[in-house]
Formats: sequence, structure tokens, C-alpha cells
Amino acid sequence: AVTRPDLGPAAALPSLAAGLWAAGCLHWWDTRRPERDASGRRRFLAVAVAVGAGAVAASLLARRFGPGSVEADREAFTVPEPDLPAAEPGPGADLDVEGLAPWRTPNADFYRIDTAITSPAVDVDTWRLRVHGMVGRTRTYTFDDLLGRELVERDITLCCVSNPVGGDLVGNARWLGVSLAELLAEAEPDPGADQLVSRSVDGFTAGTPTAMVFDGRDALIAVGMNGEPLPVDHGWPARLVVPGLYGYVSATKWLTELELTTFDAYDPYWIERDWGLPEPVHTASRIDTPRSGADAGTVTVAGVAWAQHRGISAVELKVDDGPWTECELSDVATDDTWRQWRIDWDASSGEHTLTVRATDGDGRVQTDEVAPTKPSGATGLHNVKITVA
Ligand SMILES: Nc1nc2c(c(=O)[nH]1)N[C@H]1C(S)=C(S)[C@@H](COP(=O)(O)O)O[C@H]1N2
Ligand SMILES: [Mo]
Repeated sequence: AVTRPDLGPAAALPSLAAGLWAAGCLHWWDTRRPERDASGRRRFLAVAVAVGAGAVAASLLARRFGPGSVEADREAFTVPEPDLPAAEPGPGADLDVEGLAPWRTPNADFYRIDTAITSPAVDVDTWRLRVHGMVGRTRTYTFDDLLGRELVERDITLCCVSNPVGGDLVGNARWLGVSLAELLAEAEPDPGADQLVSRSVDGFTAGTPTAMVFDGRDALIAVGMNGEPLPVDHGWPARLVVPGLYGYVSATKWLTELELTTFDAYDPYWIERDWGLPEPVHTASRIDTPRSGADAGTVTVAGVAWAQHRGISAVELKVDDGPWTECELSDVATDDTWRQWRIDWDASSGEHTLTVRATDGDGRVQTDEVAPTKPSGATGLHNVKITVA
């Protein structure tokens, strides 16, 4: 409770009070009934634990699925057709190799990162999005207000700053939402506001450079994900997605406030905790298959590479200390998504190391310099050790 973004030290009091009360009860029980035996005590403990767990499970289920619950609201929402559909990358978007991450990540497989112990249950009827701070006019929007705007559909890859090299805290989805820049423009932002602070209903905050929100990229307030209402775990009823930035400085879920301010005036959640100020995502590439073993002969090596908003122009694979060899790339329609790659490797038996590197759309080769995830995202080349039998 103490570490929740919207609560202070006093939030520990209910738990402390409950703990003291429970300790008092146990003490009373222990001193008044000295005659009961060890098996009675075990039975008491088992019943107490079962009742407690049952109560927690029932309240979580009721909140999610009961009448008038957030899941009922969400399922009642029919995802509208977009006014501006996403550009189709075509059948070559997915190279369809076994063991390779699909180009579009299904919602159920999309990574989840947030500070919430349980996802906030937001009532869509009373939900509001408030735009305030350094603006000419404060504005407030309902969910229906959002749906009444031009609906934009875009394929955007989202990744986490805490994704290690070769890790899976990255996914690609087709988001449906409204233009963040156009909505903010209605509030007449002060040109001196260089930071957009987005706030979640649970108090989480992210700070995005306004320069990146207003530079023409497809920054969205999303209400749909892969043709479905935005899943509760991914921010229902509305979240931000800004192509080219890590989630911690852009992708606020359960969004409820947009505040125009400055980087000098305010440090959002992870900046307060010593993570880096917003920077474009690092160019990254990952080997998905093979991961450990293979049979001698022709082996398809495949993976994904991403550098959102700059795009991927090349991927190369190196076997042991051999030369960098160019791989085949999947088709993409924009620079905002990851790109699959593949290559056939004539594998001889023994131990081999495969290393991958990508070149972004600006022609810059991925750095081989190793950096940890904190403060600004891991760098270095992904390699896997393969035993060929
Ligand atoms: N409300 C809220 N939004 C949040 C976060 C959070 O902790 N709380 N985490 C951010 C981080 S660090 C990432 S990487 C993305 C992850 O989005 P996902 O869970 O939909 O993959 O959400 C961002 N939005
Ligand atoms: Mo993240």
C-alpha cells in the first residue's frame, strides 16, 4: 500500500490495524482456551486461510465479472469501424516461421507491465479525461466524446525500457483511438509547455515531450486493441500509445488526465525513481528461433527487430566469428512497427554462437555497446548458443 503511486505512508494504517486486531484475537484465543490441542489449532488455521482466500477471490471476481462490472461494460462496447484504417502491410507481414513471434501479438500474449496489484476497474459512464495545466482552455471529455471524434487505426509496436536484450517485453498491436495531438490542440497549449504529463486513475504518471506529441507521429488515445475493446489489463477504457518511446514515458493506461507542464516543474513516477528522461527507443533485434538446439543441415534462423518511428532497414546475422550476412525482411507498411527477419543457415554439428544486429531507417547500425536496462534501456547485441546435433 505504501508504494502505490497515489497513496502515502498513512495507507499502511488499515493493514497495520488489521494485523494488530488479528494478533489480539489470536492472543485472546491462546490464553482463554489452553485445553485445545495442536490438531484443533491446525484446523482453525486452515479454515481461517481458506475463508480469507475465498473472500479475496469472490470480491475480485465480482468486481471484474459481476453485474455492472467493468468486464460487462467492456464487452457491451462494440468497437467502431475506423475513419482512418491502418495501412495494410500485406501477406508478407508475417514470415510464418515456427518459433518466431507473430507480427501481430494477440492480446492474451501481449506483455503487461504496470505498478497496479490488480488492474483498476474504471466505470466507463463516469470516466472523464481532463486536459489542463498550461493551456488556454481546460477541457473535459467523456468516453462518448472520444467515440464521436475521428477514429484512427494504427499498427504500433510498444516496448518496455526494462526489457533486457533478447527479452519479450515488447509487442505489436493494431490500436484504435483518437489523435492525441488534435485533442490537445483544442485546449490551446502554451508553447512553453515542453512536457505532457499523463495520469492514470491509480495515480501513475508518465511525462512525454510535447515536441514528440506534436511532430506528426501517430500518438493515440486508444480505446481498442486488435479489434477488441481495450483489455482491462491494458488500460480500459483508454490509454496512450506514442510510437518511438518506451512505455514508461508515454503509454499511460487507465488514462484520466493530460496536464501540460514543463520538465523543470514536474518529475513523473519513474523519473522520481531515477529512470532516464525520455529518449527515442534504442534499435533492437532478437533471435526467436532456434534458441538452444538444432539438427545439422539447413536451419531457419528468425526473429524480430524494432526501432519504432525510424523503422528497420536491414538485419544481419553472424555465425561464430564469421561475416555479417544480410537476412530477408518481412513487409511493413510504416516505420512504427517491428519487422520480422529470417535466414537459412547451413548448420554443421557442434557448438555455435549466433549474433544478430539491425540497422534502423536512418541507416544507423545497432550498437554493440552493452548497457543495463536502468536508466534508459538495455543495449548490446542478442546472441544465442546453439548445440547442433
Ligand atoms: N497506469 C499505468 N500505465 C502504465 C504503466 C503503469 O505502471 N501504470 N506502466 C507503463 C509501462 S512501464 C509500460 S512498458 C507500458 C506497458 O503496457 P502494457 O502493459 O499494455 O504492455 O504501460 C505503461 N503504462
Ligand atoms: Mo515499461
